[in-house]
Amino acid sequence: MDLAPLEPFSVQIDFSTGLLAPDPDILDRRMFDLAGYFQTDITDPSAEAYSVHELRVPATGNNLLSSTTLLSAGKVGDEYLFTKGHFHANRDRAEIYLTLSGEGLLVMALEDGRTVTKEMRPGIANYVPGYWAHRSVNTGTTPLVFYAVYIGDAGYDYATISERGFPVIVVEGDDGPEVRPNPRYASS
Ligand code: S6P
Ligand code: ZN
Repeated sequence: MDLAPLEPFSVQIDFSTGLLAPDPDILDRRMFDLAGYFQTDITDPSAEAYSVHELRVPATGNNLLSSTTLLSAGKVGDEYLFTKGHFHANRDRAEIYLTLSGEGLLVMALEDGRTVTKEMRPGIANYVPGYWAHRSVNTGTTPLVFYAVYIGDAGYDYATISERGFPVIVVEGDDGPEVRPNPRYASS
């Protein structure tokens, strides 16, 4: 082996808040980071949208990275708040999401526009195979908190989603969340 093995470690996860101990790397996303992602303009650019709390592990292909995401509840127009969404830069890298609290939908899409949407509820683990872009949508009234585990060199391609959007959007309908075609989706 070229490198010394890492030391085994443990982390405490608060399932209701998603907070981790010891201290993780934290990435904060505010509403202005999501400007242009919704059908309508955002109204409060400085408001917290979500944060990602990642365990400190080298981002290499022999490691597993993992993080909690704390996604606020709310809507922009009639669209529920969501994460930016991404393909992995290394397209074939898979990932698992385990929902810890709140409720939502995990929207996944292939580059050819095919989509699959799965429920996110406490206790449900969602498997995201390689090649599927993924976005979490908070359809509830409390923060959506989930723990994600991904291959260390998965990386991020945000540009494709930022430019094309997802093929579907999730809006509040008369009887709750509805998944509808995205009128602004730019198919390839
Ligand atoms: C990483 C994994 C999650 C997301 C996080 C925020 O591969 O899918 O940790 O990074 O939920 O979403 P996004 O789309 O802003 O990275
Ligand atoms: Zn991912």
